[in-house]
Amino acid sequence: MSKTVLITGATSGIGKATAYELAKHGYKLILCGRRQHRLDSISKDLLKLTKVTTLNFDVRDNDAILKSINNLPEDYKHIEILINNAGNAHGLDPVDTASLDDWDAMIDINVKGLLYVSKAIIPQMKDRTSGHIINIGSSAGKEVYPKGNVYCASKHAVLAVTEGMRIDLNPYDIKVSAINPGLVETEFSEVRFKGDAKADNVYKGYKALQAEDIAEIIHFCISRPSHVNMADVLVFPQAQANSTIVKKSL
Ligand code: NDP
Ligand code: 8X3
Repeated sequence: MSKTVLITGATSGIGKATAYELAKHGYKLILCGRRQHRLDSISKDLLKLTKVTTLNFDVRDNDAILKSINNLPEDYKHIEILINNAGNAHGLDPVDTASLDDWDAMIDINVKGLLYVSKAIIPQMKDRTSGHIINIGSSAGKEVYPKGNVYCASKHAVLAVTEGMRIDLNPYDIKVSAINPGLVETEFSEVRFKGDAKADNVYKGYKALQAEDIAEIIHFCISRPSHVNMADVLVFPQAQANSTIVKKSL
């Protein structure tokens, strides 16, 4: 029987590519996001390959998360794998001039949202003494870079939460993994720069990671034998040495 996977942030970038990758391998999918028209067109496409349902919630809204998950159709209720991917950077500004709204968004979505979704699903994994939670962190969770302040803090928090979950859920045979990409060419920079043309330059002059590269790694992690947990994976494009050094041919 195919495993059921819930993916947050499945309307774009890494989450969307993961949906396509896992559909190819026959996983049953619960795709989440706020943009329903995108969820509809992705699920229409993937229904040719596997079973798919969609949930529309903002990860900041704990009541909406609980309602959506409790109202899942019967054959989607057993969630074996949770991919906590929803998140973004909002702004790239020094700490003294950055906007409070941007800080609230990053802490509320990247950290609290990940916790809310996890808390809604962990009890059933615990009851079954099995499950796998994949948290999408970032190289920004391992290294702070100029003007990255609160985004980096949010991803450092994702790593700490991942380690905490791994400890607390160890008695229940639940695997917890962090996958930490460097630069991936998605809508991430459009969101970070709020549609400003600066976003166009982020992936120029080198070959950035593609969302599909991360999707393949996620599939690799969730398809290991039961005794193997890829606990913490750091992935860079070849041109990237760390958060600030990227070899560009501009
Ligand atoms: P995208 O902007 O392409 O995708 C972000 C996804 O998150 C969308 O599906 C969006 O869906 C969802 N999302 C954002 N805010 C919310 C919210 N409040 N509630 C529910 N869903 C939300 O970016 P990426 O694919 O690049 O980002 C995915 C993850 O990967 C993020 O956690 C990001 O921090 C991380 N990451 C990205 C890297 C990169 O360079 N691109 C590198 C390292 C990590 P919708 O708007 O429909 O709700
Ligand atoms: C996304 C990669 O370098 O923009 O987490 O922080 S970076």
